[in-house]
Amino acid sequence: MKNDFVHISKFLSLVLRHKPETIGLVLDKNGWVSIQSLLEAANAHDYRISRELLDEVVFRNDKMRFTFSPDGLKIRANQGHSVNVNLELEPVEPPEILYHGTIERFLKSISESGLLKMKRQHVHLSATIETAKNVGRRRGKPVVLSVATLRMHRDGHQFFLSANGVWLTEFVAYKYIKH
Ligand code: HQG
Repeated sequence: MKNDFVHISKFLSLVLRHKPETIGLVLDKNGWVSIQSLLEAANAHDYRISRELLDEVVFRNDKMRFTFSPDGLKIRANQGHSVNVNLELEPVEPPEILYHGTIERFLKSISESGLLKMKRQHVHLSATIETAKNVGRRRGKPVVLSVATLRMHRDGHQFFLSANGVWLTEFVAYKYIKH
């Protein structure tokens, strides 16, 4: 049985962002799933998660990746989905500059095609250089790109801010990127 925090957080990311079907779950169109069915499905698949443990993982999560619904009955991931869900985020004006953490090896392709959302629903941008460094570091030596987000916004591109502070947009053309 796997029941430590990091394991459970990774498991929740998998089922609430990418592959709910691995434990027989179905997310609704806004990405929510009932807490009861999540716990039942998890426990049937080798993850011993009590309601108390789930609360701890959600409230003490380093990036606040998950949220309970206002009625306390459902849970969803705040961002990072590859499955098609509508998070019902309102477009907002971004700051002048946001940052994207990546690695050297991707730069040539980024310079040719811009920042693509790849498998996820959005391109992810960070509010600080430090956060972007940490995002890049997941893959190797981090490289931080600055994105002229206010200029993009003025040119008609939409931005969304997830419940846990990650900036999201559809695509970033290379002309807005400074390395
Ligand atoms: C790269 C984590 C080649 C892009 C983080 C990135 C984040 C290109 C990778 C969240 C490219 C996609 C998302 C192009 C983009 N050519 N490579 N044209 N355009 N890329 O994981 O931003 O811990 O889907 O630079 O904190 O790394 O999971 O996106 O390296 O917020 O909660 O393609 O995941 O959050 O990788 O990370 P990802 P990301 P969690």
